Order: sequence, then C-alpha cells, then structure tokens
Amino acid sequence: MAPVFYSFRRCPYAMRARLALVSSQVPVALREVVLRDKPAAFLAASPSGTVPCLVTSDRVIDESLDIMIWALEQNDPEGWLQMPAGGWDWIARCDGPFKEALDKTKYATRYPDSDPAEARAAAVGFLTDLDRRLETWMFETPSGADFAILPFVRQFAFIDMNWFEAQDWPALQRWLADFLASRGFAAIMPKFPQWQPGTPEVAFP
Ligand SMILES: N[C@@H](CCC(=O)N[C@@H](CS)C(=O)NCC(=O)O)C(=O)O
Repeated sequence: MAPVFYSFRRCPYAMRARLALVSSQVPVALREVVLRDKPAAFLAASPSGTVPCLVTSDRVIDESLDIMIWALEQNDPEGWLQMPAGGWDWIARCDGPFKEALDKTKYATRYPDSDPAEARAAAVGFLTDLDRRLETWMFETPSGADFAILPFVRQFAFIDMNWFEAQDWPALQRWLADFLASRGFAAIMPKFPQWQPGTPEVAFP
C-alpha cells in the first residue's frame, strides 16, 4: 500500500511537501485533514498533531522538510537536493524568524504582547534579502530552497497583496507570480474532499 500522507490544502508546510511529491512522482495516498476536525487515525499517527504527516510501512515523518527529503532522496529528477549548503540556511531562516514574523503580522490579535509593526519589519528584512538573492531562482537552477520557501512567501503576500505588490521587490514579485502561475502549483492545489475512515484513498500525485 502507498504511504499515507495527511495534508491540508492551504497549509504552507503541506504545500511544500506536496511540491516535492509532485517533483519526485513518489506515490502516496493523500488524506485531506480539516484542522478543526482532525480524524482519530491522524491523531494516533502524528506525534505533533500537525500536517503534513507521512506514514510509511516502517516510519512516521512528521516534519514537512523531512517529507520533502524523503521523497527527493527516492527520486529527484529536477535536482532539488543539489543545492549549495546555504540553501538549508535560507530554509532555516524562513521556518524560524520569518514564519514567526509572518504569524505575528497575519494573526496580530493572537499576539497581544507583540508589536505588529515590528513583526512586519522583521518579515520585510527577510524578504528584502531574498529579493536580492534571487535571479530567476535562488541559485543557478530551481532547488528545494525555492520550493520550501515559496509557500510561506505566498502566505505573507496574501495578507495584503496590494501592499506586497507596492514594495520594491521586483525579483521576489516575479518569483512568486511565476510560481502561482506554474503547473507545479496547479498540481498541488486541487480541492480534495475531507478524508474520513471509509472514504476511498486519493492517489497523489
Ligand atoms: N514543523 C511542522 C509544522 C506544521 C504545522 O504547524 N502545520 C499546521 C498547519 S499550517 C498545523 O497542522 N497546525 C495544527 C493545528 O492548527 O491544529 C512541519 O514543518 O511540518
């Protein structure tokens, strides 16, 4: 049986895992989780109760980045893992300080002790550095760093697209726009019905 992959369409972590699954063409059975109605089988499998979560015959992979690596180590036709070591540092900066700044900007009311202007400034610092880093891609060829980070830049941009578009980030804006228009993005964003025990398995990709 194909590994079971618990996913949630709009979650940026699940998006990056789906992008790697599409690139590698490693087949899984996708189960769409509704976060306010997590199925018991998911909660029993996932140590953290977060999506994405991949359950193979011999292990549970609970971190999106590890799911990307698991898929790409089996098949990496586009060479996403062949990136300079600095790519991993960019991903760590995205997942750590940038994601924190993103959440504190987007969900400001959940963080009454945090100053949203300060959070936005921290996010702007990261995005400005990224804009300077980018040519067509972060490195010479498209890599795991691009696709691990793009879903989070998308999430930030969608807080206020007019504001995002008004910034002086030409390379970043084009990188995001090309991603949103890409076949890879379309391939990960169909609407999946909520999984429940007994529903037929959905083959992905
Ligand atoms: N470090 C995890 C984080 C995953 C995560 O936080 N996912 C969110 C959705 S975007 C989640 O499942 N949150 C649990 C909830 O909202 O109940 C990963 O990279 O997979």
